[in-house]
Amino acid sequence: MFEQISDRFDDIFRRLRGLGKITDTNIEDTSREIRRVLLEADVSLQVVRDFITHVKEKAEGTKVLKSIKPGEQFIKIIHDELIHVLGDESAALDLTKKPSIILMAGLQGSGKTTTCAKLAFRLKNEGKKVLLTAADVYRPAAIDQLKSLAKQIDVAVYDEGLGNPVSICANAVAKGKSDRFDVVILDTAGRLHVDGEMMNEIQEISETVSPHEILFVADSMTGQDAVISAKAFSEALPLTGTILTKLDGDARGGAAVSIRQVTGTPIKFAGVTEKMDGLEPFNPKQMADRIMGFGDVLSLVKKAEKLTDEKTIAKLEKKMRGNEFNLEDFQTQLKQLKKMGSLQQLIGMMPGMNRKLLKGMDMDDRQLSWTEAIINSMTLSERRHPHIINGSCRKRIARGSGRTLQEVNQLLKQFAHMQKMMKQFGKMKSRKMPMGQFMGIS
Ligand SMILES: Nc1nc2c(ncn2[C@@H]2O[C@H](COP(=O)(O)OP(=O)(O)O)[C@@H](O)[C@H]2O)c(=O)[nH]1
Ligand SMILES: [Mg+2]
Repeated sequence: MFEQISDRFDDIFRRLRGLGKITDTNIEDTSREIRRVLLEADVSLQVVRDFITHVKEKAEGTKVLKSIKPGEQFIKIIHDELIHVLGDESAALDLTKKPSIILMAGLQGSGKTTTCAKLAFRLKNEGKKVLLTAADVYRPAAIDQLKSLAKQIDVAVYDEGLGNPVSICANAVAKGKSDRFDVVILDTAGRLHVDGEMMNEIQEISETVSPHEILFVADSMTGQDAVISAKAFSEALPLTGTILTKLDGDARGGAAVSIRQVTGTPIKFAGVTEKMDGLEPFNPKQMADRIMGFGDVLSLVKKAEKLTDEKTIAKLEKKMRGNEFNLEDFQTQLKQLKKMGSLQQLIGMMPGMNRKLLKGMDMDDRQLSWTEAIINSMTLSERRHPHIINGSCRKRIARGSGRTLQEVNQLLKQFAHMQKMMKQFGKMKSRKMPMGQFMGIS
């Protein structure tokens, strides 16, 4: 996600970090670069202009700062502005009415039907009784698609086949009331481009059922197109928010950065996979971190916490602080890592990890397996006291694990480096260490 834009930000930040003092020239140069990066990522021109103006204004103030590192301060200004553009705080759905009516709007293929089902699944898991409504009557396949997704997640569907979408929605809402549903979600038709007839129809639906939430579904991979249609939809309908889909694709970031400003309403959710559990509440800070390549500690820690026994973490932490961490512990950690998913993906979430460097490293999951194989071929005392592993031990381990001597040496070297890093972490007493930060793969 956002590889291109975060690589570019990375370059800008590296230069800024080196600065001992911020001058007018620095501000001008950096502003110009940011402008170029944002435009290349397909951010709308107006948003780019405002962004640069705000960043420049605030950066002026850093010229006089002497105590703090001015480069870091400048980076913080850019970061804060990006969070601001993305909406500052997370925004929840208004689900106070019974039933709460949610209308989905957006172009064809943007992900409306999938998102309706994903949202239904989320709300169902929160204990709500949800009714999905098939109001895309122009393609019979659309109704089947919604029904089949609803079946997967075991949620009720209201449909009348190919009827009139306005009355289908009104009837679904009536059923929602009489059968005491908590939420009624209306899946509507889209067109390939903004089109008057489609807008009239969805306006009519909106006026007839007065939804509590009108969500614009935007395909984040379409960049400027998503921004243009966002504007059209926000002018035609009283939108209450946006859902950005397909953030797992190679989105350049433009839609994500522009849409909040263009629609004037918050981004409420993000679609991150095609699957039914692939819808996450949108978090501006987390998104800014991803775009700027700061890594996503929050997701990483959450992922680690989900799969790691708290006691194991506490035990490992204690060992690391006491500098007693050995290869046996490393083995435990590798097993946890493997459970968490692809190594590349995990490393990408770690802060301070330079993507370009990573590409060269080619850390893949196979490497994880052979690392484990090597450790498995060691004796218990070798694992606990790696320093006793001499030349002949290394040869034996290589033979036993079916790896080369060179690989065994490489692992031991990597481990020694990791121990050194942990020693440094151990000195930072009060700081709580999240699981991911000491994987030692730096
Ligand atoms: N990878 C990915 N695919 C998505 C996401 N949301 C929707 N899709 C896919 O996008 C395509 C169009 O989605 P659909 O819900 O039919 O769009 P609609 O025409 O607006 O109803 C389908 O193939 C979906 O599986 C997402 O968040 N990530
Ligand atoms: Mg659809």
